[in-house]
Amino acid sequence: MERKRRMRGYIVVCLLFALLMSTGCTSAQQDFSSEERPYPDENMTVIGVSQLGSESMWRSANTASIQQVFTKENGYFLMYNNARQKQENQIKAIRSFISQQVDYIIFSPIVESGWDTVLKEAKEAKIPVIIMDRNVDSDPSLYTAWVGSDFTEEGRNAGRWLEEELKGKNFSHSQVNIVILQGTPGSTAMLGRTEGFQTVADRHENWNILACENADFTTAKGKEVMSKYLKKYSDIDVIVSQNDDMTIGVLQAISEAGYTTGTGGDMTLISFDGTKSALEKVKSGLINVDIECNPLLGPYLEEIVRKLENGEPVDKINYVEEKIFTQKNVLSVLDNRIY
Ligand code: GZL
Repeated sequence: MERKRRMRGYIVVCLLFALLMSTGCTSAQQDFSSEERPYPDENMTVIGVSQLGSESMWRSANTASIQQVFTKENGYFLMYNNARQKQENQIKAIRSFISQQVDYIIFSPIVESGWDTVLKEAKEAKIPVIIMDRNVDSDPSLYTAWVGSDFTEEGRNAGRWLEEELKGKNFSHSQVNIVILQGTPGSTAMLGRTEGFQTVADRHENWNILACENADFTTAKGKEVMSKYLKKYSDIDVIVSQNDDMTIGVLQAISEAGYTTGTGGDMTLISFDGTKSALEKVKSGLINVDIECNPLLGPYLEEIVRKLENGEPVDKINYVEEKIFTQKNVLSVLDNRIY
């Protein structure tokens, strides 16, 4: 690692400025004044991070948690790239990190497939890759570790909550009409949440999934798809929205159509992520349940890097802690919620 660091100084200076000039959305996280050197000290650990975008409140909290741990004070030089929802930008950024010989590459893959080649390039360059949040369908030998959520369990949690909710509403026999708004096609979060919920739904022949369409994890698309559902179906009982940003769009569409959601509403509303603004709506009763998806992966990632730096073994798969929020327990977390 020392040899690499010695060599890296010159390479980084040239490539860093080339990269900053070329994409405009990559930043060397260290804002250095004129008297500081524009590249990492030999004793700094250089981390190249490719973030998939900034599409949601969840994503912003995830990015912040990374920038708060990989700091100069903690001995890191962070090179951060925002791929703006494009896989090709992530692959470009990873290749740039490889050519700059960073010490570690961390990225959240926007979709699961299409990573084999660039992961093989990183492996050949002997740069450990840590995957966060979503995952890849590449062979696990091509990356060192993954840290994130059990998305399938999140989907099952949503289904199990609905089972209990319907028992209480005496729905056990009459038909339950459900619409689903999915996140980015091919993303681990979308695939897992869909599969997990379906596993539970398959246990109930009276659960009728009317529609399951992509709303891309954004508020605008969520409103557009929910408006379409409302025009097409007059008897929706349950809405499953695979993230809070889409849920905000869902609420806008439903309100404009003159309906209500949540406890005592016309429709039951299930959301995912557990962001503060959505938990406020759980507290007020607009959202029935919010399945948490923990974005604060920074500390978990920094612990993995620290272990690798010390030559310690790390687990390949690392799940983060998550909860389920309803009006019964949301007050216990709302005041301290940082995202
Ligand atoms: C989940 C993450 C998803 C969130 C969305 O880990 O990948 O992407 O649920 C975000 O809010 O856009």
